[in-house]
Amino acid sequence: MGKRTTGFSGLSRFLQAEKLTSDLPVDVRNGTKRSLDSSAESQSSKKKRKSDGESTEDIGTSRTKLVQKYDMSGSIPVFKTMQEVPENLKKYYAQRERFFSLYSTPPGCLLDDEGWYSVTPERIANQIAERCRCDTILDAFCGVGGNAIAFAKTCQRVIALDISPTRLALARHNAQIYGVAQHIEFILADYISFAEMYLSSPKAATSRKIDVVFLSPPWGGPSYLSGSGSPSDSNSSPNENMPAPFALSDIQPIHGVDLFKLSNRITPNIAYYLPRNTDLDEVSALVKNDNSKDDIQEFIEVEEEWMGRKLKALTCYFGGLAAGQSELF
Ligand code: MGP
Repeated sequence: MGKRTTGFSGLSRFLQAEKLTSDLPVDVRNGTKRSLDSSAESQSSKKKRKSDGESTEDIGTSRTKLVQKYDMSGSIPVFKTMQEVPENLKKYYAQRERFFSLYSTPPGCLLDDEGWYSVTPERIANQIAERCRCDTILDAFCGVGGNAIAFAKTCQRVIALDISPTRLALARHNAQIYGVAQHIEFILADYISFAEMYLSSPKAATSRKIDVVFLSPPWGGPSYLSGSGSPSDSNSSPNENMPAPFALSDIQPIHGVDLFKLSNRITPNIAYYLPRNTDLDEVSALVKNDNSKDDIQEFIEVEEEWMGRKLKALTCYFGGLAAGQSELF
């Protein structure tokens, strides 16, 4: 596999899940930078894969004819020039082609306000999708579809949920532009109810097994960088360049810990997209290892998502998604 030159790098470190008996919950196992290719390669041995016959490029370039009824053009304002963009969205609009490289491809990608500030930039979405290769992935909060589009290139089946009918429609519109809408099952649903229903139906759990859950929930709006009033007791030294820590209690629609626990009942393989200022002690505590048992110590892989010199977010990989833990998949 050739080396990619994306101007974006993934920096991974490993958290040892909090041991019940340990007072040192965070164990940096590997703080070195590694190329995107190495992570993709490490995943290539994973059992559940999309067949190699259908490469990323195959899908991305083989556009299907747009289904007119799913074309949402005209349903929300589309900005033609920076002057038309409201002040609070200008910095996002300036990044539009980072969010969707096909932003301007007719009929043009569409984002509502929440979509503008929470969509995952395409290169990051592609990197996460590479790491999440599997048969069936559930994108629990698909928003305007940035991640679901990327998953459609690496997973056999993508179930994309959103509670907003508008955003779900925009996600399908955008997926059409990428020619992948037919690979995604768009479901208008609240993830919490969906998960509870799925878990209470043994038939669903066996006939529609979900291999990976991707969580990119609302972080409480663009002000997430101002941190939380009540972060967990953190021993990490404050870094002048880092904003105040973000606490998982600020995740919506439920506490980020409960969101993880609920998802963990569906599958151990979870990718959790979190703010760059997330309190990592809290992340570490999500998986408890009991030292009294001889069980494998589970690690959480934290991938820093950089674009150029800018750290955009963290993706935390759990279970078989964390490098070196494919046996948990
Ligand atoms: P940002 O910090 O608001 O933007 O979000 P940016 O351009 O880095 O602004 P700056 O002022 O810090 O330079 C960075 C990234 O975080 C976005 O591109 C989104 O992918 C993600 N993101 C931001 N928010 C507010 C959310 C959110 O509420 N939920 C999710 N899932 N992702 C978000």
